[in-house]
Amino acid sequence: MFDIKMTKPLILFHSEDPDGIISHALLLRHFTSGKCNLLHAKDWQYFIDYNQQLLFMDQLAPTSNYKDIYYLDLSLNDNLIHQDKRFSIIHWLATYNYLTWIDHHDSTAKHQQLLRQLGAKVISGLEQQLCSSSLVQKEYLSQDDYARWLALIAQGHDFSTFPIPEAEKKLGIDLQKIISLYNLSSKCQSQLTFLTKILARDESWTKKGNFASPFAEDLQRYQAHEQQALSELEQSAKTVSIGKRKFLLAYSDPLLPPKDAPRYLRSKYEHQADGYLVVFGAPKNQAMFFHDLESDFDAAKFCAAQPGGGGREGDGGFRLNSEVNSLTFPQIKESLVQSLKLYLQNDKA
Ligand SMILES: [Mn+2]
Repeated sequence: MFDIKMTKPLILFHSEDPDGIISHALLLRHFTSGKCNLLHAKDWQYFIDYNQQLLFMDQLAPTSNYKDIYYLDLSLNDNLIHQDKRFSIIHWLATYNYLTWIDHHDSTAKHQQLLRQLGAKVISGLEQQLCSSSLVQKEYLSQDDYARWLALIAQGHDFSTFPIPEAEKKLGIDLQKIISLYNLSSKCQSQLTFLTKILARDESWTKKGNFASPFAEDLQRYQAHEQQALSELEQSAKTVSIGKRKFLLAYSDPLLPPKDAPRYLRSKYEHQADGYLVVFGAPKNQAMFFHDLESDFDAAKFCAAQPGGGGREGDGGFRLNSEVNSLTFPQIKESLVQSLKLYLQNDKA
């Protein structure tokens, strides 16, 4: 059994979606052989959303030496790399620690050569279209049926075209809603910690294909506000034409999960725009930009050029540097339109 006191790994992972949470739960399962209780995982996990990533790594880099560090479902963005090694966060992390990076985003794949040169282990799933949870399961828990089933839920949620049974699909959608609710709470860290430990152990969190208590009650709390948030999203959605391109820009309550809001607009306004850009209110202060399935516009490429941005398969997200709410939205929308104009001029995208 893994001795946590002797070698305490630091796990950093994407805290906003099922793939981030499940990949973490699976790594916990691996380290604790499924006997994941509250004492075991204390102090060796950190939940990271894309807004915190740079800040956290910046603080961690110079203070850490020879730690076992795992990155899960987080893309290695350009701003973590600097030509001058003295200023490169990734150089610090990979050189002075045992770094393992498990992810399937474009920019991680792009930098995997560099990471390996610096001594890090990289498990990238971009080409095989595997989500981070599937990568963890195949690497560490290949003979584990529960782990395979749990990873399937993440795989089906991350890749909307991946065929999975309806029951697992629903669990993924509901899990995303619970995670989204927790991300807005002041008790986010402890709520997500509790959730991942329960997921790591066994299937006792389900009851006849649904979430069991106490998660069922949390799901109900989410659902009580969902309709209001969706109608606000629809009311704010406006089309903007730039050159030959058309985009739909909308404001979303931070309650709605990051991928769900642009997916909702994309299916509702099918083929009426090239891309669907959704700006999420505080504390998220982030944007998600998805391309229309019939358009050749690559929204991920635009996102990668923005602060804290990245994506895969034509869809992406990025960070906004100011407080977003329904009052500041018109102004933010205007500056995003300007960025898009500039981008389209320079890139002929
Ligand atoms: Mn993922």
